[in-house]
Amino acid sequence: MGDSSGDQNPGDGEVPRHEVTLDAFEIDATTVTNADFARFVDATGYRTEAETFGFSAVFHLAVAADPGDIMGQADGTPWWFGVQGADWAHPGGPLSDVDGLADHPVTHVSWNDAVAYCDWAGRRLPTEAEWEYAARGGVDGAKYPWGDAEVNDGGWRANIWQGAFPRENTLDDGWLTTAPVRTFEPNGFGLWQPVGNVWEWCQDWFDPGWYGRSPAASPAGPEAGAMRILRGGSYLCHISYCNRYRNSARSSNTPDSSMGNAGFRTVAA
Ligand SMILES: [Ca+2]
Ligand SMILES: [Ca+2]
Ligand SMILES: [Cu+2]
Repeated sequence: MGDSSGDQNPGDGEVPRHEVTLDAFEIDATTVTNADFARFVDATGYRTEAETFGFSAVFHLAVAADPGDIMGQADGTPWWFGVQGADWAHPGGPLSDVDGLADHPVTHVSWNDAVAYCDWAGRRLPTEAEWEYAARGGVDGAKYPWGDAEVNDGGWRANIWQGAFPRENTLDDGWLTTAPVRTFEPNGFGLWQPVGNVWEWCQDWFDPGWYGRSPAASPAGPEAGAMRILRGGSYLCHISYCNRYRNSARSSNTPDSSMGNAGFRTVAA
């Protein structure tokens, strides 16, 4: 585990590189889709945290809401708007829906929502060690799930941002926001889009110093924390400001946060 290409971001804790052993596990080939999540909601009546709080974070070019529902921009990341009525079934806000997006990743789900889905499905979230092992697809020590070729070598291999972020997206890879979960090519283990498309919640708490003291056998993260791990980057990643569409890249957010570029995949419990 860890950064082997020197691309780590200070503060993310991608180093030191270290060897990890894991028990065998079975992980989803794709992130959970809107169709999957609709089955969960239909069966249980579950309300996501975005619905309970009444808003979620939407990328500015994806907003589909009346001006009165737009709450304002996030400090330091002005391309994010808090939008009232944005939730998994209304990813741009009240004037949007998921018609035609059944095979796209569910978004606007918090870590707590993801765990609720897993509990219903008899699954669990991957640990970040499991996620990284699976993302690597059997290619040891590489930057990306396909190896070290650049992300646009021979055509785009992941859904990230092209153009001048955050205003202009040339859509060179075909997608402004989410792409269907089976887009591009799967990695050597059959995982689709571990990098790019949507960030993926993992089980662990985040601690940037964790790799310096984590156990070698089946690490499951620190005992406590404030933020949960997210892995893999999203359709908003761009080399100019966020190169986290890499196997070893780490991010985090509070367990009740939701946004239009994060989802999850599950592991057999
Ligand atoms: Ca894209
Ligand atoms: Ca992903
Ligand atoms: Cu990014």
